[in-house]
Amino acid sequence: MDNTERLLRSLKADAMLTESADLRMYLTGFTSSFGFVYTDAQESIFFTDPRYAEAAKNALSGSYIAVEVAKEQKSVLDYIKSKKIKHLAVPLERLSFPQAELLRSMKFKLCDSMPAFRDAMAVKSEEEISYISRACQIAEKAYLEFIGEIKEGMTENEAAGYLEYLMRKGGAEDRSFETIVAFGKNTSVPHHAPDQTALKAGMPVLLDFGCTYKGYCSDMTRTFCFGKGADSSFFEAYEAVLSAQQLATEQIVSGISGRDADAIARGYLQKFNLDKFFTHSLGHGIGINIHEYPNLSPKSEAVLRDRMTFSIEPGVYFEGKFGIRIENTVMLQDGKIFDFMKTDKKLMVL
Ligand SMILES: [Mn+2]
Repeated sequence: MDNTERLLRSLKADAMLTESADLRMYLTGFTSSFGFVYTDAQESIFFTDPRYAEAAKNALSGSYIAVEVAKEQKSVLDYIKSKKIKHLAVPLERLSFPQAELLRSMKFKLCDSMPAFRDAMAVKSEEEISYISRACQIAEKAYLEFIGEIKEGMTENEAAGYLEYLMRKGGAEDRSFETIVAFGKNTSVPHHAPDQTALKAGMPVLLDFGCTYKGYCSDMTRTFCFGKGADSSFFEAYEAVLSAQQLATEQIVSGISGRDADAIARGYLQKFNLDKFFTHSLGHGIGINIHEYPNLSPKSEAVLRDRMTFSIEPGVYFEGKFGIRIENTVMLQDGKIFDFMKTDKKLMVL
């Protein structure tokens, strides 16, 4: 059964209409900037514009999904109108007010497809896992090449561009989010935007980056020292974050909640009075989107299951001083964590 049929069957609706790029990609396996996927009990149609029609027809030939050309939303809605549908499933949180109003004015009873998408997309197929695994390998290889090339005087922005270049050179389609490169004190800002800060000896370096392969993301963070200069508080904090990351990797098992997963790392850091400096959640689901279900956070009631892929990324941040984060992309397999990433996590002094 293909994804459109599976999704529709899990919904109490006569038909399903999907526009958002990531959900459309999940349904069709085809990346595009415009399109609608319509599914009812008899058929699935991918409506796209003439720019994508040929590529879409090739990509979806032999699949359950037919391809039709539609230059605008109106022709898609006219088609659906002709189908005598009552209950139409749409991802409600992705609809603008005017879109929702328009559909209601057409007398459809709307129901929400988003929870079904969220649950289906969280558990990955073998194919999706192979793409995420490849995206992880490309990111790791780029990182290893990068640390061989890093030089005094290089700016954060230059470093970010170079790391992204190495990922593309290694086979990535794109970066999976805006690459974070932070030098020195900038490492204390968890999502620092790379600027013109130049690298000097003695600075800590934090790199948070990832790439996409066949539309699927990887996510990785490493913190290291560029030359000697860090004091004992840095080394102690690093050891604590590393142990928290390793402990979470060992102890997260299928069936626990995102909250309990988060508590493994947070509880460990608490022993060193470092939990108050761990200012974000332990991790997030990774797939077509860089941040998706499930969340590993103090409030998350998501239940972690086999074939879910997510990050494990504890970090501590000391304002005006330094920050440390260590992150791998992992999945649950046969009840335990399988780590996609093999790159050493021990503190490096380059
Ligand atoms: Mn992350």
